[in-house]
Amino acid sequence: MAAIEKRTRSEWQDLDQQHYLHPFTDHKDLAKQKSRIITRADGVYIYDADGKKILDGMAGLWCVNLGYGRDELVDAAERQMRELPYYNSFFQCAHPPSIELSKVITDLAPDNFNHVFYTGSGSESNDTIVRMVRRYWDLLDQPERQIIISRQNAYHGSTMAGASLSGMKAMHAQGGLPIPGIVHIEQPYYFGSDHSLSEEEFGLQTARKLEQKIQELGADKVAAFIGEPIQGAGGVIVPPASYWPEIQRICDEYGILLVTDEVITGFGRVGEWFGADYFGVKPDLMPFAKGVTSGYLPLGGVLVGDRVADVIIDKGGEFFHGYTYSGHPACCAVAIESLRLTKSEGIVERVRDDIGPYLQERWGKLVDHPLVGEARMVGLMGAFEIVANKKSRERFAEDKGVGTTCRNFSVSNGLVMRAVGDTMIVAPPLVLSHAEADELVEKAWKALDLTQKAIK
Ligand code: PXG
Repeated sequence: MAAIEKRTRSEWQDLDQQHYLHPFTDHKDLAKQKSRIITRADGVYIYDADGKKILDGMAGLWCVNLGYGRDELVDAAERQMRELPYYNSFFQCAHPPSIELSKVITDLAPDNFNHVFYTGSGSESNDTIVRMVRRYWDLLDQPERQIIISRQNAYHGSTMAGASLSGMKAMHAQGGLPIPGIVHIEQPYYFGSDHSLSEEEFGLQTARKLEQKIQELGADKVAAFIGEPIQGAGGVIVPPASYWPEIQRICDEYGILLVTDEVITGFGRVGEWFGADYFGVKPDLMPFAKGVTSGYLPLGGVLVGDRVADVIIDKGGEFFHGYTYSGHPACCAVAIESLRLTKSEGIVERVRDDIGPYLQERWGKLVDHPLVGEARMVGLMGAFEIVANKKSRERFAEDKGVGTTCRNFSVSNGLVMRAVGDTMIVAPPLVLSHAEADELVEKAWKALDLTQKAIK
């Protein structure tokens, strides 16, 4: 019966080192310390091969919204796998799970969204964005509208298009990216600015970088703007309230498509169904993934607004794009169940009105720690900034690796927290209890205390 052998922790570590190339990993470095082998999980906790219990402050990778050990999701997958484990949606075929999920998701999305295109991940969703945006302008006889404007320090995935849309220099340096037709403007990161402007003015000024870029390139060359409502992997960067309305104005004025990447912010993370709802913007396209299945099976997609869908459908002609696993039946069945549970358990309202405010208040108090320059959180995605000087917001030297030190203390004390440089981030499962929220903040504080001692 058991397809996976029983092995000791060190046997797993040795085999891991011999055969497994991990994502985003320096293997020379990993070889020195070996992997932490995670063997099981329940609720908001993961357990390693030594039986150590760790609060998963990152919900896997921003995805296990409903927590671990949900039998309903397992049963949904099992039922669908027995009935129809796979079939494609090419060649005039479809199946109930993908059709049903399309209805469920478009019912949750803003009114102008009535169609879904499926992928297997967030990266693929953003590849679809590039293809679909260009297809749209082609169909409107404006094929010269090719350029997509994104932002520095954005994260939109790791495929050729995903990494190109991402604004991460280290990724671009490996392999000649970005691909042609993708440009980046400044991110709305107020904490990282010189604070010569008020937060509101800074929000307007960074949004207007979009307008300047459109004018520089020529409006007739620009196809779309893409942004995460709140930047996740870049360090939970929450834009000033003035930012998104100004972006919306500019997109409307120049007629360019607005894409909000909802891979992290979709399905309840920010206390609304989508990040666009939180900021009150009206995008034309919304890539999603992660939380749609609570991470139990891989699924992504693009919510396609009527402006784009009408053109693609009415103008006709084949869109030469799609994936073997577009609308995978088992993944769609799990997504349907995951969204049903999210609704029936009032998860989105809970994040907005209960656990969100509860954790935000306690998380905010981390700013009282001598190492913390700012602590922020929207819904259940938060960050704090480690600084050498609280007043001037001066950072520690990069080679000191203070964020990594803090991360290591945190994990060894039983809390998964991620370091983006010296910005520490969390995004726990949305089912987090009050007691677990208290534990999360206590452990973050302890990690800071230990870091402070270690860097003296
Ligand atoms: N868009 C956004 C906004 C994301 O956060 C992707 C697209 C790509 O999704 P896939 O499913 O292809 O990974 C992401 C993914 C991190 C981390 O370290 C974040 C992501 C992925 C891996 C690591 O914070 N986000």
